[in-house]
Amino acid sequence: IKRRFEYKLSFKGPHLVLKDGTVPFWDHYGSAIASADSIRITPSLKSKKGSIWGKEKVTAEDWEVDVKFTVTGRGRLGADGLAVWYTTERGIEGPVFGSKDQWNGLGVFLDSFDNDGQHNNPYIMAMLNDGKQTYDHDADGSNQQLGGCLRDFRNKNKPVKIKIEYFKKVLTISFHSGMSDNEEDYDLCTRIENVNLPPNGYFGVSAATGGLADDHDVLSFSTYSLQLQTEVGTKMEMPELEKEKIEKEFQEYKEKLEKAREDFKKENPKAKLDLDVDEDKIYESPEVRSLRQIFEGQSEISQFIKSSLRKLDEIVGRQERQLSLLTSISQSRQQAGQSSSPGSTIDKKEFNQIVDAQKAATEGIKDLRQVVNDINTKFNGLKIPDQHQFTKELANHFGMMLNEFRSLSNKVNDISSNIANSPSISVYHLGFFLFIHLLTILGYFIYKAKKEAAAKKFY
Ligand SMILES: [Ca+2]
Ligand SMILES: [Ca+2]
Repeated sequence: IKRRFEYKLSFKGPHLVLKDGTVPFWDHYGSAIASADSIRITPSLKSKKGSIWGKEKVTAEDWEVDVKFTVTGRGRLGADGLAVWYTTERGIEGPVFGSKDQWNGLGVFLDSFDNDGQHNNPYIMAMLNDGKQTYDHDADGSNQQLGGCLRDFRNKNKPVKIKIEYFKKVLTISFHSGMSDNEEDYDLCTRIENVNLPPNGYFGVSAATGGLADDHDVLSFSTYSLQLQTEVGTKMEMPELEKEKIEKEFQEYKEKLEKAREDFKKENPKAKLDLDVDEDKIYESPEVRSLRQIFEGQSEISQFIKSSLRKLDEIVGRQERQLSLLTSISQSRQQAGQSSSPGSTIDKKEFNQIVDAQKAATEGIKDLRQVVNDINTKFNGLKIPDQHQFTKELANHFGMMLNEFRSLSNKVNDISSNIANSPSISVYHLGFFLFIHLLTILGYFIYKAKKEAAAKKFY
């Protein structure tokens, strides 16, 4: 299984919060307060409700979330508990651990208080709702749960963790008691098959207190999209539309070839005997094979572009975070009435933050540069069979494109060596996108040219 960290669906310290109190890509509601290394969903005061919700929809079909949290209170008993959500709506306060009842999607409850007096709390349970059921608070939802387990998650020396995995319709919930130093020391809480969650939900965490009260703190929320390794190849292929188009053209061409072959046979009945002996070799094979090779080359290029774009997306996101950090720092400095010249006083912590941001930006550039280099290698390795098949005009066009690409490539290298002085890499992005565009056009162009050449050869 391939796990990919989804930074837009995650948060974690030590720089969890921006200067203005917001958490990048997340919104918090009610009593929730974000600090640098955790989010206090509720304080240990009576009748509080709070929550934090991701802004982005979850696009992955299969995913895993790891939530690190603490529930602490002075009493032997605490209330109410914490809930981790995957639902189609977000940010609505309500009676179910601080969030809306009759939700559509999944709720995983860390239920501290034993409402039904069965001596079975603290309890962890999963409940699915289609938007119509009302949570049976008085019975701790015991008749509504998909599955669950008895685990004491309150007042531990170290933070505890819950892992929720949704993979191929199987929901698995595991618990880390915080007793072990091994980060992966989870034990299975419950596993449920054939769970159908609605697509494109939001992640959220909510909590509530009642007559009794605990501090409910979330230290981190890490989301990973999951993919079977064998699926990665097929899923990375070119967009469906483009694929269909090329496949259709391929079919059309094949049919045309068939027809031409039949015509040729009719017009040259004498040649018939010879042709039947080796007809595949003479007609179909070379053209169809080379066409297929180009077709495969296309999908290879497309795969590469897609993975590059994903990489770029990651870097842009990281850059966004760093930029908002820098902005908030410079704003707070201006508010404090200090001169904004670089030589002015700036406290050590802020200075370190800037340095960190710069480091991250530089790392990003390095990654991106590697990607460009990889594409370059790939591009050079791309075989363009039988150069002479290109007409002079086509060859010129091709050479022009190649030059453009080279100058772009140089520009990219120049910028990346200067980047240490500037936190913005937008020029770089522009160049990169231009390059990708060029490569796509070129790939298709080669395919066309080859096709024409093949057709010419036949007639
Ligand atoms: Ca309860
Ligand atoms: Ca109970």
